[in-house]
Amino acid sequence: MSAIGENPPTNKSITTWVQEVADLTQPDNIFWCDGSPEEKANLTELAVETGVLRPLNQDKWPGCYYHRSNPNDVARVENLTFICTEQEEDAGPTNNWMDPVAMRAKLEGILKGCMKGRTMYVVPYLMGPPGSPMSRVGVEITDSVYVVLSMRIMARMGRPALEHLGDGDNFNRGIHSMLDINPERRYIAHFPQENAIISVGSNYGGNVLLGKKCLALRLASFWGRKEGWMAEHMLILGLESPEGKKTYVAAAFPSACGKTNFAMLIPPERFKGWKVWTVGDDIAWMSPGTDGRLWAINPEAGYFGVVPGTNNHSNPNAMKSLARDTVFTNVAITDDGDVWWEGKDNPPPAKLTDWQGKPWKLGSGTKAAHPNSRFTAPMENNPMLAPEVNDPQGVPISAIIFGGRRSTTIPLVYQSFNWLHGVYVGATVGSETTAAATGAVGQIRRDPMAMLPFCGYNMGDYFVHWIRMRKLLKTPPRIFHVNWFRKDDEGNFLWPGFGENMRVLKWIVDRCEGRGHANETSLGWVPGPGDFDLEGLPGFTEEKLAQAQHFSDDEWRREVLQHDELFFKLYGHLPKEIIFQRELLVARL
Ligand code: SAT
Ligand code: MN
Repeated sequence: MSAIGENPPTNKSITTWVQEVADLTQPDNIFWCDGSPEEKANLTELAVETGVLRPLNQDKWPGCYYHRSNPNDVARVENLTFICTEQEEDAGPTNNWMDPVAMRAKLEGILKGCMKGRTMYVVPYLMGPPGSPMSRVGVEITDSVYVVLSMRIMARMGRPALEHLGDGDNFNRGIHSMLDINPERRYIAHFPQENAIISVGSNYGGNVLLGKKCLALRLASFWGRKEGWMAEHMLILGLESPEGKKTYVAAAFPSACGKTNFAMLIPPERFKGWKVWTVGDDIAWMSPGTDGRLWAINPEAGYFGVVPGTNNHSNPNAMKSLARDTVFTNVAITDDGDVWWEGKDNPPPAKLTDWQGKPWKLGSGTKAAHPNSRFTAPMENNPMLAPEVNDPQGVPISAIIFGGRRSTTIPLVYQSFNWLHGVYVGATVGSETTAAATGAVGQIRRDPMAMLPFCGYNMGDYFVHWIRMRKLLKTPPRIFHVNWFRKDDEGNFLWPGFGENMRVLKWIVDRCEGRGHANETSLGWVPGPGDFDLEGLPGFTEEKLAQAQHFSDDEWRREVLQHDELFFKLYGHLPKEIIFQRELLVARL
């Protein structure tokens, strides 16, 4: 196959649309990306020449580059993200809405001539394994070479996409322009009815890697509702027993709450012979199989992970994943091309250049790396990448786990009584906000199924869809809730977390396989004394576990009142099943 750097693909729908966008944006050149290694080398060289990327020390960090973003552009912007359905009600009260015709007119005004003096890159990409009936094609037009090189890591770019599409017209039309990275002219607009996305004024991953949150969550959730499947903000992992049996679970936590760490967990010594395989760390597309189980694929091909806090204790597999061919964004660097971030294994060198390019010294009181600094790494680097990640039919899911960042109230783990109760548990997930989105950090917000910023339609209708999915499944996954972040009165974490989360995972898998014992409580099924393997966890007694598992009816009555805040907002679209579940919970309390 010849390089298509100069050659457009044969698909007429793509070339016609690209010409239309070129007429509007007026780039100097059009570059057709093919995803080849030569193209990567050429574009990387160009990015270095133009100062977009800086090579890191290639002895320490082979194939790795450093990117610094505009300080005004370091996270997703939920207030500037729009779902442009014809009816406002279809976007619902938790999304920003604008009329699609009005939004298109506004953005076309902004896009007019915006690529003058720039190259327009055309990036065909495939979300999902080649040959999977669940995979989808997108084409992203962008004027950012950083976006091209990142998309190349995060999605299957070029040929696999064009082959999957063939002569067809069923691809997402995505347009991205950095403009002048001005928050005043920043919009992330989704057009579900036209299968289109327009993103302007930003160059930050979650806003501009259009295959990720925009297509694989917001638009895909919209399609899933119509077509009877689910697009969820979930990691997928496979737990393999010493006998070689694999059980797959999917887990939803809000951004920057440890999905990547959990997906790459390494079992502690006590669990010799057990292995955790990573299928995905952020997004799951799940569809009922002919066997009545729920089957999941990871639509992505790379990891866009939070860097601070990543080290050889918290996540050794992430450290190996980012050791080569990785783009680091907004971490701190040394003069000799090394990188550093808060929570790296080693203490900081005496002198650093911080994420804003300013000199930084220990004790300066500021963070050297931005709290939302990221690594963009190919999934092939992960030593525990599940080979099934390329299986067109995906993996069967036995458990769904919800979780949030909660310092009080919520026990370490409990299991819902059934699917419907599990939907309530997911719908009422609360979490303390993080740096992954702009805005205040550390406030509890309701984040249903960790999808609040990513559901592409009315959240009430989304709950209805979850409830309906039960009817499409003969063997639905069991549903659990976990909280790794609970603290004692002194502010210390009650649970050691990280690799030790294996103990919780093991209990969850035992429950799915009909082995694990549990006690009934008003919240759901919980492990009783002795149900939980605590061996090899010095200092962690049954009493400590009881403390981590404790919940008080008083705190929970307050918690239920907070659930109501979300329910009031969704009133009119809230399914009665959710109200009934609330009443049952109140009755149990
Ligand atoms: O920046 S992303 O939206 O891609 C990551 C996240 O916030 O989950
Ligand atoms: Mn995410």
